[in-house]
Amino acid sequence: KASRDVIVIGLGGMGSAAAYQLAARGQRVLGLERFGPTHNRGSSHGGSRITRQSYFEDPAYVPLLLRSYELFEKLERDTGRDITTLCGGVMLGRPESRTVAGSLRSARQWDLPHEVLDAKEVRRRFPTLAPRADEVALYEERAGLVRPEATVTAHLQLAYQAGADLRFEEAVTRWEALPGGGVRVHTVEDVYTAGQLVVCPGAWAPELLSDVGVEFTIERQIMYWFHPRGGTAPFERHPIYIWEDADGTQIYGFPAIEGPEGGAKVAFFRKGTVCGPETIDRTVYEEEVAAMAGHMASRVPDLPGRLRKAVTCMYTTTPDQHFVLARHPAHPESVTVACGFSGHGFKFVPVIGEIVADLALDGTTELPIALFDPLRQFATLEGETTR
Ligand code: PYC
Repeated sequence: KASRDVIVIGLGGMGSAAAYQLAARGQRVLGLERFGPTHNRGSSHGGSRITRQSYFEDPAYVPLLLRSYELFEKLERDTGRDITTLCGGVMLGRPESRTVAGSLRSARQWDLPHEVLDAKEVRRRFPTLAPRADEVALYEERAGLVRPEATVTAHLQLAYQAGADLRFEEAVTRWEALPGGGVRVHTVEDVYTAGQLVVCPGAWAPELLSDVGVEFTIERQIMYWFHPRGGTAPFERHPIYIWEDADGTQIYGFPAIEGPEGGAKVAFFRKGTVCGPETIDRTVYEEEVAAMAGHMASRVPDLPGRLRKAVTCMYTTTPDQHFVLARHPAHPESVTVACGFSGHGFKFVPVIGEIVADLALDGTTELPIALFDPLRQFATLEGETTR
């Protein structure tokens, strides 16, 4: 059987971008995905994901974001698909909150356009939002949303057009690096070999990357769409927002991008429950809806009118909530890993594809990825997951 240059495991957000980048660089790519092309059983669904540049998590992400914005624009041009809407973004909380102070730090360090608004000004500019008097916001005009399913479809389309062999409904059971070089991948159907392996496993990281040396936690998260009281109109031309409470709880929300029928999406950023990718409970319970609606009632008072739908998804979280993106420490000659995106990865999808292709083909990348080294000392962020 013909050997491939590169096998990509997982064709969700990251894997589809990697398959495209590798195929576009002339590689014979085999992509393997356990489900169909775009699905709702992983972490790349739900119609919208936040994008932003004044990154509260760490200024080290900013160069990657700047490149990701360029690549999202190119993806739209190359495929004619509607992927990005830069509707602006409001990062709210007390001045010292991670959300506000961290965003400001990145904005200042990278000289990114932004405004700092007091509570009165937030209410004036965005009447749907009701901050407390001691809260402020960083407003970023170039924040907004990206559409995950459209992104994955666009990358799969380009990968296919560039010659990639994409196989769906074919789960990988295990893989091995071969002593003489190259890799072997076992699926439920067959066994394949290649010179290089790229592993983008999403929530299957604990199973497929047990030897990468990182403790992943898979979290069940819920996305809610509410029909606002009084109709969707005020929510249709609306910024995205991330809002941090005094106790560190963060919620995030989107404009009503599907018009009057669709509702506006909102969710807790973290506060997930630990789950497994095969055993996750996809039922959303009344008390969970009530908790979300109750949390919004004082902050975005018109939003929690009537629930339209609620859908689960998964985060694959590392102890410090930073990504894992590197050559595999145990197999540096032949395996590249991209995982542990900790609930904030989707906005990086195109640049992760580019970096993974750099790593797989050149062993290095010009983009700064030291923060994502699997061999780093992991500092733990406490208290964000309910076990
Ligand atoms: O990456 O901005 C983000 C985000 C917000 C909520 C989940 N992810």
